[in-house]
Amino acid sequence: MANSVRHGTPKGRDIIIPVMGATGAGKSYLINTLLRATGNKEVAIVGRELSSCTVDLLPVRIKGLTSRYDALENGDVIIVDTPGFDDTKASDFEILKRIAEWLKQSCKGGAVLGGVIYVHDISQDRFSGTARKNLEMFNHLCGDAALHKVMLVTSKWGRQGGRDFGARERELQERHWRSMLEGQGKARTMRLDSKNEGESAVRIVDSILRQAARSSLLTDVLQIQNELKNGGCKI
Ligand SMILES: Nc1nc2c(ncn2[C@@H]2O[C@H](COP(=O)(O)OP(=O)(O)OP(=O)(O)O)[C@@H](O)[C@H]2O)c(=O)[nH]1
Ligand SMILES: [Mg+2]
Repeated sequence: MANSVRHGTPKGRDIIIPVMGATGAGKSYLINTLLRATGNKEVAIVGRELSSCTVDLLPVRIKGLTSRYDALENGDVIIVDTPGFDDTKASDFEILKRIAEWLKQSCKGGAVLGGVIYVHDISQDRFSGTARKNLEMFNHLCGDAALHKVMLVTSKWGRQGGRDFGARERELQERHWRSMLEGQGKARTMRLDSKNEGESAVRIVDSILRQAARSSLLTDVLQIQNELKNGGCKI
């Protein structure tokens, strides 16, 4: 793992995309899916169902995804696996702080924050108190100013069986995620499609990159970076 971290250390013009969400939501799985689809080796450690798995930040470099976007100057994507909220090994605020501090260091070197992926497990029967707390924390981390960088991704569509995940998705969009999806700047949402996972993972990242290339989003900072007086990501 240490090698991959070194390998993923951001430098000038790299586009950073942290992947966040509750423990077990499928963050590491999504990253491995993306790595496979882009011809890379899988390096994220996927957990078993009931125990939290990722305990450290794992930045992974993926080449070749930005070539369609001149504004991104052919920087590499650095996708960052993070420990899940509600992790047993570190408090949630510690995780946020670690992410913010890591971002600060990376951005000092010239890398920019391309967007943030928040993974939500659609197979969860309820939008639990924990799910709400996690979302609130994530929301707080991003702040309204950076909402347009947020991609809410639903995972585990392959587990639908006889259940109606489409109805759950609507409920998320119309109720729990409503203020984020309709707010100023607007977050977006996509599925990690179980029928074609690899292509779907690439599409999710491409959608973030397209948005980042379209505007001068790259100067934004996450709310928590302001709060920690960290300076933020500038270009
Ligand atoms: N079928 C299916 N299984 C998934 C999907 N995403 C994750 N899983 C499974 O869910 C479990 C947890 O996935 P992880 O990727 O380790 O979850 P995580 O969000 O990285 O969890 P932490 O590292 O603990 O924060 C594993 O058994 C995965 O195989 C998905 O989209 N579809
Ligand atoms: Mg993980």
